[in-house]
Amino acid sequence: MAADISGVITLKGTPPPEQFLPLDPLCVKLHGDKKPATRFWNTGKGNGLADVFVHIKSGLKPSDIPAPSKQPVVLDQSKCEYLPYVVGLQTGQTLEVRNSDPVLHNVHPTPVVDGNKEQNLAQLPMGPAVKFVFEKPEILLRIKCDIHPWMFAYVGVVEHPFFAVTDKNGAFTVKNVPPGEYVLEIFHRKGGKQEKKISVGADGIKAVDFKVEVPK
Ligand SMILES: [Cu+2]
Repeated sequence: MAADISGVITLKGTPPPEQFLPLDPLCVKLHGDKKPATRFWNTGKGNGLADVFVHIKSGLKPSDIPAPSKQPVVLDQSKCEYLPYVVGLQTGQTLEVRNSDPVLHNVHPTPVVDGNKEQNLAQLPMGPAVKFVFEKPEILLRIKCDIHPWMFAYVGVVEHPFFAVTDKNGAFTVKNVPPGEYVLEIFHRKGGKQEKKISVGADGIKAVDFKVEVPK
């Protein structure tokens, strides 16, 4: 049986209003009547908080950690926004950035951890995917677009595959975790980090819930 860690992260408090993105005319056209906004505090059912990066911070033995998956983690550029906004990635795993837009983008990871490489790659409209690999853990590593100053995505890079990002209702599942004692950490860009000690048995552990407060 898979030992999964699952829970729900909810938001406490009222976040400041989101701001409309200052789109240029080409990107406005892709949106029609819709006016996209920042995604600082995305909440869903029951005030569940989306886009929280969840990972095992400590407790894993080296023998518990498999080689990075050959499957890339995919980020798309759609209507001049990165989708998803937050993803997780194992060190050594490929991050594949696609361009589904009929416009030029410029993909620019801006890591701050030594050993992770800053790169800056122009990407033609609907052009081939560009690929990145990061060697060091970094939470969260920022990706920006140099052509569209409102475009950002964030990548939680860790040394193992035991991570998740909360869905639109704040739910997460970290899959196939070896039984053991761990510290589980959550990180939200605006709401900061928290951790919990957990004990994962052969059946996993459920209801590892957190509340993130809007900073005062
Ligand atoms: Cu762009």
